[in-house]
Amino acid sequence: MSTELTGTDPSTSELRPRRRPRRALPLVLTSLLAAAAVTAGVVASNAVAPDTARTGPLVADPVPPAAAGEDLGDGTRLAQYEAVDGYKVFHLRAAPVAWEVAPGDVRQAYAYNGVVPGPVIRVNEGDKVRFVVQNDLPETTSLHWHGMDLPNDQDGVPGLTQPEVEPGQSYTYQWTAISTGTHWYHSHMHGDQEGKGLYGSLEVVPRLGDISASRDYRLMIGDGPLGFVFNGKSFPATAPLRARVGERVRIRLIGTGPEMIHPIHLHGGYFEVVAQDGRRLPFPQQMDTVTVSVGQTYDLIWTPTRVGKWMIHCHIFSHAETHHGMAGLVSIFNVDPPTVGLPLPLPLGG
Ligand SMILES: [Cu+2]
Repeated sequence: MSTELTGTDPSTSELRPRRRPRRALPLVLTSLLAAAAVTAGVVASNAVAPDTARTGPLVADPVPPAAAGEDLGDGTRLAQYEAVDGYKVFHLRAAPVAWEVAPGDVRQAYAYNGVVPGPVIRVNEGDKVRFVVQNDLPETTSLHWHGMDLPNDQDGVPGLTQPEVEPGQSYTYQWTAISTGTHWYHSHMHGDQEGKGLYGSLEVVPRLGDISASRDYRLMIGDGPLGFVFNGKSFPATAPLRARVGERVRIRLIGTGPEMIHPIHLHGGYFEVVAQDGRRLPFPQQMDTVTVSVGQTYDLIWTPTRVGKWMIHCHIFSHAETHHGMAGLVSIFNVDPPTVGLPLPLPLGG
């Protein structure tokens, strides 16, 4: 895959034509993807061409796990990268996809690498990173790195800091990861591209140590053409979250909008808000509901004290319920007993 970048001047970003068709993947990679798809019993057909995606009935495309990255247990996947000349190089392909937000509810989405949200980008503070963005949408695009301290010409604003990336073209961004904490990336084009699914979590691990946690989940909140979705899914399709009594569970809330605010409420006690927009709070605040606006991120730490099924949901009922029951912005924590004795006398029942 590194041959994609041969000849790229690492000191600049450049708009350049797509060099070769998508099918010219190295044989080994192609074989691996095919093998993974067969193993999972699915067909590796997430690469929907823009023209075919707009014709015929929408049918959700199974995503080959190996292509989408490691499952992080919350409905998101960890982006894969390759090390090239001291850079962590990520490939993000924007393309239409038929996306099932809930059983039987298949919608026309735009996705990076076939998944909504796009793969989770997680790097270390100080890493030099490069992103090769391939535009296989039927329209222009760009990619903005929300919350990042980076050179102006890498900011991803079309018409201001770069030209629009035309269909069929790729564009390379690169910068050094300075801004630590929970951030996100998203399309900065045509307004509705973000709502259709072109966003992902962007997490920079501090050099001097991260927020300590037993579990690390993220919930990206969407309210656009895909409906009310946590990580691209509407309840009951949202990924069930697991935890144990006594664990420190990190929950990264990210408001992707593109239109609304959402008071996110957790059943089963309170959480601590330990960071906002990637910045550690000097005085973490204990709450049971935090309102997440478009563009904001919050890091919560929750220590479950009782086993059971505990909801986390938007408290605006039209975002989380219908007359037929719960829907939209709802996820369930399945809290199991602790595996070892706890150092604190936590209430376990009654
Ligand atoms: Cu809401």
